[in-house]
Amino acid sequence: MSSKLEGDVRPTASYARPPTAPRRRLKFARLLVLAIASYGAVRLLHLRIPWSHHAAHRPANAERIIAQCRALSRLPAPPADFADRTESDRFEPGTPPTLIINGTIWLGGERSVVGELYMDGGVIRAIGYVPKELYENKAGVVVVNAQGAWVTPGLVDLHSHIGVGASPALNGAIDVDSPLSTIQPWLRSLDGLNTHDMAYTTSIAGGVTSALLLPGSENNVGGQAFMIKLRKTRERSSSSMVVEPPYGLWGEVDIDLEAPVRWRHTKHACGEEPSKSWGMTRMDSVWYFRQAYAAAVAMRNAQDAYCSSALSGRWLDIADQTFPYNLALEALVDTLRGKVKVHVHCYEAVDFDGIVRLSNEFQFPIAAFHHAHEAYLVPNLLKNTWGGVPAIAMFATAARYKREAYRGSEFAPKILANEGIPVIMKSDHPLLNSRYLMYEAQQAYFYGLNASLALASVTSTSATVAGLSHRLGHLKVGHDADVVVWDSHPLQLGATPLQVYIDGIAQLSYAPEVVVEDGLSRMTLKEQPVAELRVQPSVADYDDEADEVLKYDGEPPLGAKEIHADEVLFVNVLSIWQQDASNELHEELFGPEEPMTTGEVLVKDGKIICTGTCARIASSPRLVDLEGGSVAPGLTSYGSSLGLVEILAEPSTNDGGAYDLFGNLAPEVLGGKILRAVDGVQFGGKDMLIAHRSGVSTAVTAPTSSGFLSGLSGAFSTGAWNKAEKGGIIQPVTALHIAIGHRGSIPSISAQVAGLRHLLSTSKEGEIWWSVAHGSIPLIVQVHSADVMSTLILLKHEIQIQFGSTMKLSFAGANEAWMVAKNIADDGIGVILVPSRTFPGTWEQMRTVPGVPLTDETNISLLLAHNVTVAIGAVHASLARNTRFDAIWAYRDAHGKISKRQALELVSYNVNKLLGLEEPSLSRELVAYKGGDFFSTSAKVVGMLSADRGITELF
Ligand SMILES: *C1O[C@H](CO)[C@@H](O)[C@H](O)[C@H]1NC(C)=O
Ligand SMILES: *[C@@H]1O[C@H](CO)[C@@H](O)[C@H](O)[C@H]1NC(C)=O
Ligand SMILES: *[C@@H]1O[C@H](CO)[C@@H](O)[C@H](O)[C@H]1NC(C)=O
Ligand SMILES: *[C@@H]1O[C@H](CO)[C@@H](O)[C@H](O)[C@H]1NC(C)=O
Repeated sequence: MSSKLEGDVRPTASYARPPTAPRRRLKFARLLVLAIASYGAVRLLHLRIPWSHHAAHRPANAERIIAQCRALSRLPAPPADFADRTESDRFEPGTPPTLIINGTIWLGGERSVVGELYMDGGVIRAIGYVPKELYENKAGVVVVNAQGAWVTPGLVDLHSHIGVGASPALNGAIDVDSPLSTIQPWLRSLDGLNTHDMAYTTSIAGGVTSALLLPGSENNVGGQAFMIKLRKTRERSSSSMVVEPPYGLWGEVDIDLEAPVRWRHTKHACGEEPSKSWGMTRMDSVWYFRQAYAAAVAMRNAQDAYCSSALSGRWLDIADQTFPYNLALEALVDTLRGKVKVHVHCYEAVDFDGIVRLSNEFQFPIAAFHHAHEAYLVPNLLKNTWGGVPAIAMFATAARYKREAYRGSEFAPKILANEGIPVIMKSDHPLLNSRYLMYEAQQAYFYGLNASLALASVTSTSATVAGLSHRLGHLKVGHDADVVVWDSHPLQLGATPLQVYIDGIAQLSYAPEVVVEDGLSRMTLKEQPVAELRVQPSVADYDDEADEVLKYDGEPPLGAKEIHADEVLFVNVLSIWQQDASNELHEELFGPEEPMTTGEVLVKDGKIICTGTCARIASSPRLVDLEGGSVAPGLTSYGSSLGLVEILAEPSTNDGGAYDLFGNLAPEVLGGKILRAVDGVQFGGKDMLIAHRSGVSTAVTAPTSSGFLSGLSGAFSTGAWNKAEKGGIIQPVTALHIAIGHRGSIPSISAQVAGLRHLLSTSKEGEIWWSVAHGSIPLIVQVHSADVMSTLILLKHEIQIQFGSTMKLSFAGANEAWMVAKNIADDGIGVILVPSRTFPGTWEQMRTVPGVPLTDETNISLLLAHNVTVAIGAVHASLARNTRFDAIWAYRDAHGKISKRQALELVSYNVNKLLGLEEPSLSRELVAYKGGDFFSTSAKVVGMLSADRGITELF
């Protein structure tokens, strides 16, 4: 039996249960009976009250009972003198004190200071100016010159499954959702925390220092969550990773009734996810919640009645009782007592409505709604939550993977912030790789959330919502020494940590230059911060789009506002990217000298007819001011089911899955023919249109498959409305796609390779496989493992010798391609990295080059250095819109090792060429950017020039 994790089409906003997991049903009613039966049977032994005949019947342990009862109403708070601490409870002895000098230190809000930051004992001891007395007599102080780099708090990811849904994903390490019941307040994510997750290192490399470890969302009450730090601890245990563990984890020895209470966390979920997992409906979910909370209320009331007697000395009234307690309900009782941060996975208005009523009926507050794709549409409903409005923890642009996420909007962070609702960006790792949590904040910022709130959304806001703002998420004296030094302004695309400290311990171990001077080790960071990227990036104005999304209740019109067959004159154009005769792409500046001058571009029928000074030859054109923007090739998206799916989890909105040669055999009616994506393409979908207005002109998509054979891809225009439209189909057949790896229920790798060998070597003229063997149609193999790639290289030789041919082969996915880069280069094989930045998701893709700051090279730069034709792609259709951002990332990540031209080619010329577009030329579709060039985040797509379609669209 094989597992099906990578490429699993089961789209869930939280971590998916392996399809092979047993699914036992224990009805909640049965559990309740169990709970009631154990009522009174489960007792804290020390609370047993001995019968006493003395006056007032005061039992011997009365003091203990009184303490227990007094503690009930105490709310979580840090100890009063917490801010004065000079050593953290998490301090690892031997950690050297560290003085960062010349940092641009973000203090929260709009405040920052250029100066020093000193950490010792695992806490921040001084910021701004550091008095010498603090460190002059200390041994081993390390002085780090940040050279002006931005310094922020370590990032706090409020929604993560790191370590419980481990990377690489293996069946033996998925402890996210319990299959036993839908109400399980007693479960603890900590009990599944794998200490060997490969993602700790990569997420830390992205600046993430702590993460709230939530159970999954298949159960209404999924269990208790824990905030962990991602660093390795000396003890190497799961428990030692937890920040401020709630009392009682170790039993009675760990309970201090006099100490300030610590926050607990719980995960709830409503809507699709629990419904699908338990074969129930939203109505059932809310009933199960009510039933559970009603039982908790009864327990709380019994405790209160008991304590009321005890605290007023009426011992006789409770002489034959013990403190009412039930292990299964205690977490919900604590929730009612306001001691638990409640995190609710909830997407839609209907679901918020149910939970907001629940919170009022049983009177408990909610810390945050997570995912919450429709939250921006119902701010007033959210404000009716008992105890105050919850925060919203969301993704920036990932959406439409299921119906609940259909109305997700990139403008939601801004809209919610304007309503005064706290905004948090989260990863749901490994759904999104938390290494790129800051990227989520960057996107929120690009689409209108202001800079201070964007930075807060992954630091101080998340720490505050987790009840840990006294130690996490802020750079403040007395706070945990979780600190990130960035190579650029953290909101710049591609911002990468130069160093990350957790509890004062440096996490990135490269060999910095060290000079010992005055007894201090003076250290220079590996890279200099990049001067021009040290400023806050400028952004485009999306106010109108944000207004529209509200006006149209989450379904704004996405097509072009204007379509012109006639002349359009773009003025104030700074540059234009063009291809020369040898297909070399280059950027032509209109005024290459300083000060830069701008030019004009005149377009007719979607074709450029003049550049430079064009106004005088134009006849009453539509005038568009690009405000110093530029014209660049339309981008091509590959890798997702763009154009074949609308809502991934809803079969009726999609083309459906291809048949597989190894699984459900092709029905006879197909006559052995291979599927063509072009026959299933659907135009006008949200992902297509959003990608289009983000500069992606072309989708090259293969039939959706989770098996060996996918079929023939086609190239479509993302902006067309139907197939009959001129230029809607760019090329009906582009390449043949298969996958070799551990996917679905297909047999071994060797069986898949044997199958491919058979299909190619026995192919007859007129068959697709024959065309592949002869190189007249490219073969794209989805493959991650370097071993499989080398096998395929040898197979390619075999086939070429047999037919005296040259095959056109590319590897897609290709995490481990760098390991065989030379062979790939020698054989003229192309590489399409999909996704362009990711992490070791499965065993087959474990050996990645994680890139800076962990390695000098990135995959892309390594492969390009070998002269391999490299392209990049996206896995999810909703992320196709980010193709330009992915290219900018590739450029910045390579730290000068690749040029802008090469970065742009990754998503245009190269991808077209590898995927078999007959005319990979880049002049068919051009994009007009306003307010900046292709590589600047302030650039906004305002026009698409399509020679094929004979039109210019304006957005
Ligand atoms: C290299 O490419 C693989 C496959 O797309 C990816 O998983 C990995 O993260 C990439 N590394 C870098 C630094 O982009
Ligand atoms: C501080 O950083 C700035 C920016 O890189 C640099 O110009 C300056 O020389 C640095 N000062 C010191 C004392 O290192
Ligand atoms: C960011 O938004 C918040 C909330 O609307 C506001 O308090 C703050 O002043 C804004 N900051 C800037 C720089 O506009
Ligand atoms: C890549 O191509 C360039 C230009 O043709 C050449 O100078 C270089 O040696 C090649 N690199 C390798 C590793 O083949």
